[in-house]
Amino acid sequence: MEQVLNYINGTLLPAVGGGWLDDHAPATGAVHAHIADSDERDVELAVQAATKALPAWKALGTQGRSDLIMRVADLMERDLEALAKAESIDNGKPIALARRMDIPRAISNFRFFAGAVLHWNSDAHLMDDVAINYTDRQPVGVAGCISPWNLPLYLFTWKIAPALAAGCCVVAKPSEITPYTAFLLSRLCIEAGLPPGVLNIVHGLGPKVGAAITAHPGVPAISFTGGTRTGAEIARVAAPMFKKLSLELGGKNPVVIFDDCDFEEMLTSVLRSSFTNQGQICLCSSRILVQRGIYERFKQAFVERVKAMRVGDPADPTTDLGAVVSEAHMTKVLGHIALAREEGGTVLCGGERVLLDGPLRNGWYIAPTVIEGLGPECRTNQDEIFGPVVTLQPFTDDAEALALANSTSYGLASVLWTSNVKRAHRMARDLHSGIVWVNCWLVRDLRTPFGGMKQSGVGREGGHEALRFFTEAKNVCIRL
Ligand code: TXE
Repeated sequence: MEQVLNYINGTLLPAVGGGWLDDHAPATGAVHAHIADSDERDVELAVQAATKALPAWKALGTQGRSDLIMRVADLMERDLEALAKAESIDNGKPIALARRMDIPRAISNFRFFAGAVLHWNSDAHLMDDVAINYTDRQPVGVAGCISPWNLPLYLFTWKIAPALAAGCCVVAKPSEITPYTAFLLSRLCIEAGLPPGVLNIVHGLGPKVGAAITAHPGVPAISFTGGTRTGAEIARVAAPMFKKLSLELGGKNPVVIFDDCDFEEMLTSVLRSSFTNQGQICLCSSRILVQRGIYERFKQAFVERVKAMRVGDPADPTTDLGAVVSEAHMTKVLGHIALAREEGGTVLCGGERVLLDGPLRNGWYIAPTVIEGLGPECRTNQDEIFGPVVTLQPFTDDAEALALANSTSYGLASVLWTSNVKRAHRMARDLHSGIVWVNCWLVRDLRTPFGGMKQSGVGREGGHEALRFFTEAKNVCIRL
């Protein structure tokens, strides 16, 4: 069986403690690899290697670092198909999605930040005849990057690429549920000639490996994407150590549909924003708010289209929804559907596990589910479900739409569908969310600030925001 090894100081290694964890394929439920079950000893080795590598990595300069990061991206592109297959097996997502989105985006993350750092400039503040101030930005040091299972290589690289480009060395931990493509990346880094210790990847459980990275005094910055509860635990440990923190957490995103929208375009997009990756994207819209004038028309058309979606083998390129990521996650999502029924919701379609045949009979599949009849306060419309489950709620006017949209403790991404430009601007301004898409979804420009408000997180990633996070600003004031 394949072994997912740590990548520490340029070498692939088992965990110091010698233990292994199982890596499951959600499509079948079977174990397809064993993962190094690391702990604080492995993290210690990784931090030591990263600290040692730091001076030479900084001294290589922006162009030198950029060239090496580009080389890794080129190798990822060469191996795109193998990476896409691995991601689909490890995560359960449709192969077509991994080919079209996950792996191309992981490659873009490397290329984008390798380019961005070459075009970055610092500020100067001139004080007439008194002095010149300029902002010097040095890498923060060893950066800790902890990523989740929903977009494994995509989000892993979204963190490590800016950190490396900014001149940091990295100790990174992918999710123990989907570690495989990060392991393949470590092999490519060796092939690309990335100097030992510049990137270290430690596999294993969050409370062991993630917690050890968070608590390590030699890691002054932590970039984390994952659940809100884990984010709170990381903040609790890191804040008294005055670490820099970037936390990208959960969401309960609204899509607000006004009756003046382009109906067909909206319908196709809302299907995607509801069920892409089985609804396991922090940007997926899980609360669909529809103006009363088109509520019944939308409901009928939407449910019809959802019923036609194919839940099936992730390896089949025609599959719309693959498996959800784990048995525990499937149980959690099904529990939320049961709760929605208890709360008085009506399940318009889906609502149950899908049992497939043959080798897929033990896989973790859930039918895309649409629920109506629940108000904004119930748990179904408050808790992040993070699966193929959406609710419908009607509204009358802009004020009610806004109140419903802002009625959760999260604030990550909102979508507006309207042809009224003034309304779009007004709503975009007043929505409590870090990202607003108008008449589109998941259109991503990597230069834009990315992140959420309220319980969706702290800080912004993307473009210069990420480069700023991984550097310390120092004002240098020179008397004239
Ligand atoms: O995520 P965790 P889980 C949401 C979603 C999901 C819920 C829980 O609602 O159902 O979170 O998912 C590492 N110190 N999102 O429990 O545990 C862990 O090993 C440091 C939203 O699977 O937060 C993994 O690498 N690290 C989300 C990473 O944290 C720790 C994506 C994320 O896993 C740790 C995923 C600790 N004490 C889930 N404990 C999004 N925002 O996109 C765990 N980890």
